[in-house]
Amino acid sequence: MYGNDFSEPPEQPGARSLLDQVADAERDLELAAQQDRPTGTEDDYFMAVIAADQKIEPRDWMPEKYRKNLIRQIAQHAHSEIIGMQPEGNWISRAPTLKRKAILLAKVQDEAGHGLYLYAAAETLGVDRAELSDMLIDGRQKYSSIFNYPTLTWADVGAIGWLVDGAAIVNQVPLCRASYGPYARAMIRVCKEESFHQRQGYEILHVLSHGTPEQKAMAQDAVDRWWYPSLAMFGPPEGESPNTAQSMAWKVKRFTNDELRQRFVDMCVGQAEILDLTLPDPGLVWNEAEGRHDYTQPDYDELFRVIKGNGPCNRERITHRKAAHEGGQWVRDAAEAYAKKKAKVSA
Ligand code: BYC
Repeated sequence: MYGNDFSEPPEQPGARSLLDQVADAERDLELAAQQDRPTGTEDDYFMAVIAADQKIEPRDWMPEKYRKNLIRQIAQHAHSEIIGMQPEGNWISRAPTLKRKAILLAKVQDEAGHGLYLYAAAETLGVDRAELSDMLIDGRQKYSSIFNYPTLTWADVGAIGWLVDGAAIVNQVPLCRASYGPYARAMIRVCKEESFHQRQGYEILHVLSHGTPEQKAMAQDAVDRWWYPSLAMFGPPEGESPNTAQSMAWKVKRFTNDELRQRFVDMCVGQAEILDLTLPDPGLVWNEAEGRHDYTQPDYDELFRVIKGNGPCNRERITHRKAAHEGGQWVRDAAEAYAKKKAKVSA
């Protein structure tokens, strides 16, 4: 078994692999598009579309708060993809073989593509991408806490693939059913690619954990450092997650942060056994009565510190992003000049 070939915990009847769930969401999305649309006044129509599990599309009327909530979440998601290129990019020039280097390059490029799908989805809500980039750089919008941790060894590239991309898929598979059409469609594509990313990380760790004692120790050290930050990626726990209730009522989010975190823990246990690596939590035990694992929660004070800008690499990430943005100004200028010239010629 490999990476996300694992389905939901086997004790759940009818468990489907994560990729099967993406395929189910894609099929349901196509079926919903063939159904008659509800009728009614603006508010009735909006709620009826959501109740019928159809999709709200860019030209549909939507409450202002729904629009704002989506811009907030999709922009944060897009920024995470773009900032997420940095920790892995750190290893492109030091990948151990040419093959590893080519795979990593492709993966990091994929993340840029995910950012583009997501910025494009956000733009359908009437916000300008340039404005979103400014908001990332000046700290008005967030990006995932996870990318503020350093990648110290090659094994960290494996741990990011297995744990960070693994957490990302568990979070994003339900978003394939988000009520906003452009976001749901972007997520279907992202999840398919992300599943490959998770496999490559899992494979890196598998090779290391079955290599020399030094390689195995390096893999274990990476898992020890990335486990709790990966659990924290799912966001604050129930009671400290102000956006969840409304987001679930609008069917943007389908599960709470805690439900998805639990799903991730249950999925990783079997995978860690095959890797022959230990998850760094002495409190991690199977709870027969509940049909799930008990586990130690991540340090949420640390999560909030990192979100507020005080993680190990926050400043470095934003400084780098700002420099890349400024350095790319000539490309944007050239693209704009070319588009203008082309428009003149065809007019
Ligand atoms: N980091 O009410 P809550 C990837 C914020 S990219 C930072 O629970 P919500 C990859 C939250 O925004 C993966 N901030 O919020 C890329 C909110 O603040 P505001 C990125 C966090 O939205 C490259 C406040 O805390 N995935 O995988 O209901 C290479 C309260 O939280 C975090 C996504 O973005 C955090 N971890 O739930 C490799 C998925 N957690 O906005 C891999 C899409 C919470 O009210 N997003 N906050 O000021 C989501 O699913 C949801 O937005 C979240 C949070 C589950 C993250």
